Amino acid sequence: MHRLFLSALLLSFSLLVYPQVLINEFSAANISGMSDEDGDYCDWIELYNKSGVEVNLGGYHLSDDTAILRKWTLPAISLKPGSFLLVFASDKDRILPPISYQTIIEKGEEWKYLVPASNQGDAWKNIGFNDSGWNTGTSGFGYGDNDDATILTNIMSVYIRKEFIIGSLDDISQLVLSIDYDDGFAAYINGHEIARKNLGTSGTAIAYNQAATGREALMFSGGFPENYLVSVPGTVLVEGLNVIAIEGHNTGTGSTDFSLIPMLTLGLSGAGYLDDIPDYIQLKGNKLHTNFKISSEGETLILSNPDSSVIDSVSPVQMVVDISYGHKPDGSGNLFYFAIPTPGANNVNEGFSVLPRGDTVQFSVKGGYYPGGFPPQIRPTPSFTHSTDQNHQGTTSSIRGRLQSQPTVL
Ligand SMILES: [Ca+2]
Ligand SMILES: [Ca+2]
Ligand SMILES: [Ca+2]
Repeated sequence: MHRLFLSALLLSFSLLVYPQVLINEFSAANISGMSDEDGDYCDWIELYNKSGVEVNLGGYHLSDDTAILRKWTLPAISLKPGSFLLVFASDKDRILPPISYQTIIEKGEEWKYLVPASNQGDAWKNIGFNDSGWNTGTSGFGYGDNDDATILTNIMSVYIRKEFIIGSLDDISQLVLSIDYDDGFAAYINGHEIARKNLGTSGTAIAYNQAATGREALMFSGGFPENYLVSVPGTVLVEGLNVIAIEGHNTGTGSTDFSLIPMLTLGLSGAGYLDDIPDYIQLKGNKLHTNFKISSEGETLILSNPDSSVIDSVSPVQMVVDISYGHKPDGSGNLFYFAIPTPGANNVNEGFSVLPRGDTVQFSVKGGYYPGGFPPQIRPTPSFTHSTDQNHQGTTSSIRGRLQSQPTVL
């Protein structure tokens, strides 16, 4: 009985001391650091998987109230070993995927293409079609407007196709075709029509020489491509080899221009979180947002698992603007202030053990989300010193120490 109790005690102790996922860094007064998908500067919490196994965070909770552990519940997101998940503490309460985008086909990539002289049937839209007789060229395709890498003068239409690999469908929650075109197009993935514009009715056959209704391309004049979303990617994508096929059509061979510039982007629901898309595609993931903000005057942050067992907590510390507080090295027992925060990335910047009290008293506005912007006149300039006689492990409710002029270099 005694041994059983001891084992249980050791188990709970080990869970507390060695959580798989922990609050690795947070900012309670972010006013000019990293903005969210709305362009707002809100507080943020960085979670980190320090274990060697993937952890699904579905049903985990974040809270700033020890009496309400289930204040905000994380969606089913898999956090790979050694990876981060960033959650904005904004009071906006958002959990909808995708939380990040990755472009897998950019502008200027190589495609196979054919300028058809007769109807080609549907085989070219599918995997397994032999396109060895087609030409190879980089996008865009067409003439006029100086936006074409592969010049095809006075064409009525062009068919293009490109194969790509999808290793796993697990984290893919959206598929986005971004396309700039003049004048019309229809796009297919593995034979499924995913988008069509200015070219008859969706799902109906399109003759090789069918005229499109007029439309001007936009990217060459500083505009952006249109985005077409497939919200259930599993209906068109398969794991392994896939093919995207697009037909672009002109209003007529006498038209002054033709453009076809397609890009393909995946919306992801899992972590790593950071968008990887070129500037010319305008997409922003639906970042995760809690239903609470963090007070810069100090507030306990709690991470609990689906059983409502606390697996990590950070005791209140006072914060000033645009600094963060967290573990260095990542996931270790050492807690520091960071003058240069690293939301969503390793805590490798210089850490400081003490926040000078002079700064905290200047800062009298509660940390959080300021849609209208933070009043700049009361913004203090953070400066850092350290204490050699105290070992701060995040357990003190305020920070005091003997101030010295030299920062701790870690
Ligand atoms: Ca045209
Ligand atoms: Ca063009
Ligand atoms: Ca970090």
